[in-house]
Amino acid sequence: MDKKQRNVVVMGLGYIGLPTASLLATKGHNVLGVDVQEEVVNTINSGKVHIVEPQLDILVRSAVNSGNLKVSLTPTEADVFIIAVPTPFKLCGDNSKVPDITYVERATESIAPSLKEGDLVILESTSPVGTTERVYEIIISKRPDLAGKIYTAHCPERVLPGHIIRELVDNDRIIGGIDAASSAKAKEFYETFCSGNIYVTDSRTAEMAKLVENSYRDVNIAFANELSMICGSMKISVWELIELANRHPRVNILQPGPGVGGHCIAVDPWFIVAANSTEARLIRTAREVNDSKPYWVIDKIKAKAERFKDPVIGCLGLAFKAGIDDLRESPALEITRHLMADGVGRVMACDPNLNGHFKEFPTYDLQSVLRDSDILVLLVDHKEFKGIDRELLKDKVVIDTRGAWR
Ligand code: SAJ
Repeated sequence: MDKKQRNVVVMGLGYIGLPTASLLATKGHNVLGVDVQEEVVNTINSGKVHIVEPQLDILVRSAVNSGNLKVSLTPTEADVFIIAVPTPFKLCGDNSKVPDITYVERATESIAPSLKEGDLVILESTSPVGTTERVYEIIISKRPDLAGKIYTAHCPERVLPGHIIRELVDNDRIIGGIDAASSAKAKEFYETFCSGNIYVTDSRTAEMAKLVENSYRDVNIAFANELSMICGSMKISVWELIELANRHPRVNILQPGPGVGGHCIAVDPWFIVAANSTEARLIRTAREVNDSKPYWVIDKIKAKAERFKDPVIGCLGLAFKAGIDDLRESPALEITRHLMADGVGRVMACDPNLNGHFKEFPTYDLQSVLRDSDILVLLVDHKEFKGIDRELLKDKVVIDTRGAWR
């Protein structure tokens, strides 16, 4: 047996856990993936996937066929335990958003009985500062016999949906142990499957680093979104403006859009705000700017719709960004829902990535939307929309929130 091979349990088989479990299995580790949803377990056990992500189906199939990836509803004994469960926020009475680490706590409780001396517990979920220490406390409260005898570290995932498989291997990683021995043990494990550099710190800094990466992107996108709203009333194309400003060697403004979605950038900055609401003014404002952008787009659509007696509005895209099927916090979905609820004409939505598994309201094929719409709103720059023959747009009122049809 290869001396680097480990028995690994991965808790949570979502956008991060499933690719990670599959990659580890194809690298020769003996992996048990655990999920609380029976449907997910059955799907993966049959070599299929429940998520749209390029190449994930191939990776999962080869992991299952190799015999190194098994999936179950409950964990067993192992050498390494990876926790990759969701960390959403919850709304408090005063409308503030605070992190909800219940899933991490539950996953930790459920692995506690299987742990033994020398095991390594890794928290990959994006988490508020102090969560890795909390994981250790929970384990020790259930298993006092393991005090000082297990290793615990945070290793935040950093992969970009749409590029997960490549980035899992290539990205640099940050590892923060609750002590130096935990960091060293986790680093040794990540070196068995990561080709990027591995940087070691303490768990609190690692937790904050992940929150900061996503907040940095959120602030930059908020700047772009604010510019787009300013330019909207100034007869200036924000796309051209940003392209030109970015020619400066020290300027790199991101792209405006209909708002910021996904389960990361739209969520994680709130964890910093919750920890220090007095100081985190810029981070909070960026969130508010990005959260307000869909409503600015809705107002723009409503203003155009007034020209028509019975407007037909084609909403192109529902996912939170191009090339994926993920609807979490999607501004495109929010805009479409609002148009429908407000009765702004007939709304025809279309998203080629949803392939019939979306049931909330009817969707249409692209051809029908292009044929029947008076107003076309480009909400997601999926390749199918970017490639639309511009001749088909010439008699339509066009609202391009992504700058893809310039
Ligand atoms: N967006 C814009 N303009 C841009 C870039 C993005 O409006 O210029 C929008 C997108 O359309 C989308 C949202 O922002 O609605 C987020 O998309 P994204 O591609 O910026 O990021 P995510 O949420 O898919 O993944 C991010 C990544 N974080 C960073 O790039 C700092 C990824 O590396 C993280 O692993 C991931 O969050 C995560 O899981 O935390």
